[in-house]
Amino acid sequence: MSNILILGGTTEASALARALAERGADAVLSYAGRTDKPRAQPVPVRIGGFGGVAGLVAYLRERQVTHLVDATHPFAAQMSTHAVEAAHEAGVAHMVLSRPAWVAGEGDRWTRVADIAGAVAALAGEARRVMLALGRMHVDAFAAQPQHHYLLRFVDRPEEAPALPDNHLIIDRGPFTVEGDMRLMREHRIDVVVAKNAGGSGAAAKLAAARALGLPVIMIDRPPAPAALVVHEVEAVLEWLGHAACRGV
Ligand code: 3Y8
Ligand code: NAP
Repeated sequence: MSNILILGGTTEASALARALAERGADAVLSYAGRTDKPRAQPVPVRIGGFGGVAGLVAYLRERQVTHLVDATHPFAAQMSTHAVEAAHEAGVAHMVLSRPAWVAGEGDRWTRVADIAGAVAALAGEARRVMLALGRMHVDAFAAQPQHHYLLRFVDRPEEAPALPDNHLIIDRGPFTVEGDMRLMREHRIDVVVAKNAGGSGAAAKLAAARALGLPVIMIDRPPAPAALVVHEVEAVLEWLGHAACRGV
């Protein structure tokens, strides 16, 4: 009988949890515990780090997990690396459910950069009005470019104010809408958007909004991902589980 651990935190992870719950599968969805009230799930949830690779190996063994599905975010590189190592060590079947990277299309004005530092460097120069749609974790890096007005969007209200002298903080969680993001960009007279190449639909609204308003986007490429079996559809995971379960993996 399959016993599935989903590393969650994304739209795709929630879709997989729904599909597995509908099939009465034994699955647990895991959150890191980064937000105050993570979305409720139709399968049991665990919250918090595992304690590195060793902690995850212990969890996989204690819970007799048969399949580990890494459905975390493309920028959750450390979790994904730990998952590959722990699954190998514990002899547990492993797969990544992710979403293809966004690709610039007609009308997009993207400047691609390799990482957060690249985005900070790309903001050198005269004062602008920047929508920093990266969440909370990397905001401090942009204090190196204090000349700008920053529009920030966090999931939860932080204890202390962001370390940027001129900022406006919005508390909201995605998925967002194109209309909503266009209104936000107009209201705050945004002239450049900074985004992570998250892929998927939940964060894509800001790109369509920027395109519609003719705004440039500084697009941060994903960090390198560990070698693994990767699919982009929930159906492919269900098939993999079905086959593997039949083989009694
Ligand atoms: C804790 C779980 C679902 C999943 C929904 C997706 C879509 C909405 C859009 C913008 C970009 C950003 C951020 C974002 C989106 C989905 C998805 C996605 C981007 C929740 C969630 C958790 C997190 C963690 C949070 C990070 C932050 C990143 C905000 C839940 C809501 C910017 C990524 O305060 C913090 O520490 C927040 C940290 C990691 C990145 C950062 O550096 O701040 N996500 N987001 C997960 C956990 O504890 O394991 O609360 O329900 C999930 C979602 N956020 O089931 O519907 O699938 O990607 N999340 C980015 O893409 O750039 C917002 O504002 O335009
Ligand atoms: P990360 O930097 O790759 O991981 C840092 C540590 O957080 C991991 O080593 C692990 O701690 C713990 N962790 C991460 N994801 C976990 C999960 N799903 N369950 C249990 N522990 C987890 O991860 P991150 O970028 O901070 O992302 C954290 C969570 O937010 C993930 O669920 C991810 O899917 C979600 N998320 C992230 C982003 C983003 O932009 N990074 C965007 C949307 C959603 P231990 O070493 O103690 O095991």
